[in-house]
Amino acid sequence: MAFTISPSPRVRRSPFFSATVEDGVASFSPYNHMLMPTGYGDPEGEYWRLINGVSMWDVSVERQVEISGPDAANLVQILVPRKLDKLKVNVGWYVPICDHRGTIINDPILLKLEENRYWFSIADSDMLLWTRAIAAERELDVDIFEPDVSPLAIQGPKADDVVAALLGESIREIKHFQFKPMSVDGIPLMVARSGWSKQGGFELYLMDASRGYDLWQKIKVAGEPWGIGPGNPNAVERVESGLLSWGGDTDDYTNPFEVRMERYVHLDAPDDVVGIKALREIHAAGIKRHQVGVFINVDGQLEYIDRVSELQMDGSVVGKITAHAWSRRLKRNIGIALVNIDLTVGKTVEIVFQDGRVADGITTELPFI
Ligand code: THG
Repeated sequence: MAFTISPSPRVRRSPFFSATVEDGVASFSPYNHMLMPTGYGDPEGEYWRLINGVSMWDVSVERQVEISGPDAANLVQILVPRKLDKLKVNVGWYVPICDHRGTIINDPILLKLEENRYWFSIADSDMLLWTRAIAAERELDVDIFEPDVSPLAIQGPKADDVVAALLGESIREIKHFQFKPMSVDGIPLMVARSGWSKQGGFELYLMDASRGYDLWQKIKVAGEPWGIGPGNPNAVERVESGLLSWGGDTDDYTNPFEVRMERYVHLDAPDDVVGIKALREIHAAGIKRHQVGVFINVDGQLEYIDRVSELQMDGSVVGKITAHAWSRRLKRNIGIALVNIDLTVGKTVEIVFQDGRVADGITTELPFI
């Protein structure tokens, strides 16, 4: 396959776009009506750089939905089935957003900027439309818009050293999911300890798109002593770590309990929270599916998945594998699966791949590492 992406104003460019092209970006995936770099041509090197060193990612596709105004705190709680009374200013929380059926429609990080000012740092679905619709139906006094904010992630065990070299030693005091405003050479940033990997690191939320190229270059220079290089949210590492990919691991019927998000759902959240009644009912009735890992016994190294594979037992379908990868650390093929609740760990299953190949596998606990 060789093709190009037709340009269109609908497909928005990241402020880091030209920098990533200069650095040899090899592939993109659409996300939130933008293009997210998904590789620089060296999957092996990019993986080990994240595990052992430090990697920089253009994740500006993680768009922000800003909610401000007198009813902002009220609206944000209505949108999230996790009680937010303990969320402090300058802290972010991982939260599910559910529809009225209790189906998970996004899994953002919610950043509290002020008592009545928030960002939802969203996964790949149209939360601007959703939040505006809910706000209008509830007749709330809020302002909802997409601010000029574009995250860049610096991930890996050397990330602290790089960010300290760039922004000063004080960043070492920032705790997990805390954030604070900082700047480098007049480039305004919100600096958070977060990121879609289990290797640790920061996300720099760039607050002036015109400075994207500059910021990218400054990080490259600061990170040179630690061998920084470009990367992206790493599919292999996230399968090993069991991080959720909304829209990949979830379908149009997935509730948060099915995908190991029960600790982010509070059934005693207020009654006016969207989906809370459905979530209480789902919980009371007991969930029908859950997420498990699968060791896949197949020769060779599996590519990352592009379509789901079916899981069978005794000829009947018992679930699906929603992501799989060759684990470079475990030296095994592994997958994340959504399966019937009675399919527990340690069971032998048959995997029918999308291309018709068949292999056997054994279910196991998540995360793998
Ligand atoms: N960073 C930012 N925005 C984002 C993402 C991100 N928006 C979209 C997407 N990623 C949201 N999804 C996730 C999924 C998991 C985590 C963060 C965002 C995550 N989970 C940890 C876990 O599950 O172990 C920790 C959760 C916790 O400690 O509460 O970090 O990556 N800006």
